[in-house]
Amino acid sequence: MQHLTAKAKAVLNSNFNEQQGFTIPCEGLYPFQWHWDSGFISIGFAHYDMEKAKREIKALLSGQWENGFIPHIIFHNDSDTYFPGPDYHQSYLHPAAPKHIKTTGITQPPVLGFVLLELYSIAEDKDHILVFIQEVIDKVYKNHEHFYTYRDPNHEGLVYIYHNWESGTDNSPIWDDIWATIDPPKYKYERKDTTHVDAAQRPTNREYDNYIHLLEIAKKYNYAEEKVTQHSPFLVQDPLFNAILIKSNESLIELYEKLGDAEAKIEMLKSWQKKAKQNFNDKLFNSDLNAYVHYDLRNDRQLPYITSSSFGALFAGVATEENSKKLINTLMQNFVGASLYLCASFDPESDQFNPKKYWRGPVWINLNWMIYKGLKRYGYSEIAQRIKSETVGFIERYGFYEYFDPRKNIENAAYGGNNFSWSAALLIDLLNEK
Ligand code: 9WN
Repeated sequence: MQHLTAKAKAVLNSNFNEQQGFTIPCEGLYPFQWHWDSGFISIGFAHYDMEKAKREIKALLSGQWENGFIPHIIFHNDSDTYFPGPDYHQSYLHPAAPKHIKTTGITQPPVLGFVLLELYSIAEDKDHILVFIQEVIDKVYKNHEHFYTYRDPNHEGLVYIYHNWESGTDNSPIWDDIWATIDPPKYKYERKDTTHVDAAQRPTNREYDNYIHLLEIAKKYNYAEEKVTQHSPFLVQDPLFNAILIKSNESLIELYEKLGDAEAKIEMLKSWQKKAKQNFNDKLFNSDLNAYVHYDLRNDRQLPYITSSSFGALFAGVATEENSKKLINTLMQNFVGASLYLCASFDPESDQFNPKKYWRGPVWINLNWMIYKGLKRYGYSEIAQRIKSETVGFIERYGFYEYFDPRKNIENAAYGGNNFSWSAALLIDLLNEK
């Protein structure tokens, strides 16, 4: 296993941009700094190079907007291997966007809170890492404040996303129900992703029209959050996004308690948590499916599908005892029962399950890592060990790919980009658990 850790470090080191202090997710396919990727990457670095772990977070925060918003991509560099790139997004349209650097105007799951706590747990020199945490923690708090101010119009403690790219699970069949409510123009653009990866493993062109359409709407309103709330056809309360926010709230509380002198912030975080936990269970649990699902706020309906995002509730500790038992049964029946490796990104029992295509079925290492932690948290150690060893197994057999086919005994089960950073980073964490 030491050999595998060494290979993982080599992947991370070669994707690290020494001059600008951030790591690309994957050469060619993703040539900039991505938000939730960087969080996971930083956890990997923390095991062997804390300076890089800190630089990664600082580089991400250098793209934070004045109002607390943290974008999904920070364009520290130029590259013409990705669409849509820096010139398309035009973050300058919003007055709070930084002047010194280009970013996108959409976000990604807010991992930074729990990442800071992971860094604290991994660090040998606790005092030293606390100095760094003190330096950045208020920026992360401000980011959460931004969510509850602008992304929770009904004051439910549940925030919405307005773009599928904000979910991180880009072409999940979940979004098909939203796409059915809109009919975007056929835009003219040149996709780059399908020059790096087999098109059969990526979203379709029509799906890309939807993605661009949502960005066009946001740009039309200069990324003003209030306008997006009024006009975007895509307003979804995503169970993974919210679980990550809740987990990060919890981590910020723990860290502020260690740092001291932050009572007002701790109180605010606790009040967000209280409302969020209540409504997460009341609104997002689907009792027919026995799983947490997405809620389409624009059309006021649950989107009744089981995805790997459904299990984020375990990671966040937000599932009630009763719901957690039902959720585990669902995992055992639909995912384990289908004789697949864990954990398919979409319900294997559904007709829309596609084991080869991106977020419509393949296994992703970051989701497996969160589900592993969640299963342990709720005391399901046997199934937790299984997901851990299957995760390591994928990488051992095929290398550090972006996603994997959950079916057993198929010849080539590795898809997407190779030498993918978070696959390497989280493998390091799994193999060097404290
Ligand atoms: C859009 C970088 C990102 C991940 C996402 C993954 C993919 C981008 C794309 O790559 O999304 O953000 O162009 O497909 O879906 O989770 O953060 O690795």
